Amino acid sequence: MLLEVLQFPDPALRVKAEPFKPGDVDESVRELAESMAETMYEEPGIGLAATQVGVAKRLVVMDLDWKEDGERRPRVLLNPEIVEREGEAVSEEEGCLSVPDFNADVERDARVRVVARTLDWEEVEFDVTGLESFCFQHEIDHLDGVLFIDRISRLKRDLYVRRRKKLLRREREETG
Ligand code: GNR
Ligand code: NI
Repeated sequence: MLLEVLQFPDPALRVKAEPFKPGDVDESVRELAESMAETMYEEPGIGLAATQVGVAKRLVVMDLDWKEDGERRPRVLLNPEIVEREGEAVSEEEGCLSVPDFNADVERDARVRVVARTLDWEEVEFDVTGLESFCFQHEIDHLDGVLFIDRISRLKRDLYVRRRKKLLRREREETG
């Protein structure tokens, strides 16, 4: 099932998500993960956090390898957590499905080690750099109610926020 991706400034994007406990993973969680993956491919995006579909649970889906019409192998992760970070890097032209019509360079950790659980509650670990590392940091930020625009200069953020609010105001006026 396709889900609606919430967009800035929806207050649900600011909610800190709750972790899963052992035994929490039931059919509804599996269905949510499947719907989130379907939504991610449809948009398309390389990752999606449950926060973005209005569910305050620590669940993300990711796929950096997918190409249009290619095989879908989504990575589904519960309680992803950065346990080690190293170095500095800038993600170029980072974007977000919840922050429409905007891209910016974001200062990120260069390399992160992430620990998470699968749907079968197996512990998995990733040691990543580059886009994959930026994607992990971006999705884990979502679970904490943080957006990439929180990590850019105030000037750039304010310009975006003003443009976005103007657009929403105009849309509201048009639809009455
Ligand atoms: O599709 C996405 N691209 C992206 C590019 C650079 C750094 C992070 C991302 S994640 C984003 C999809 C999204 O909004 N996930 O929350
Ligand atoms: Ni995002």
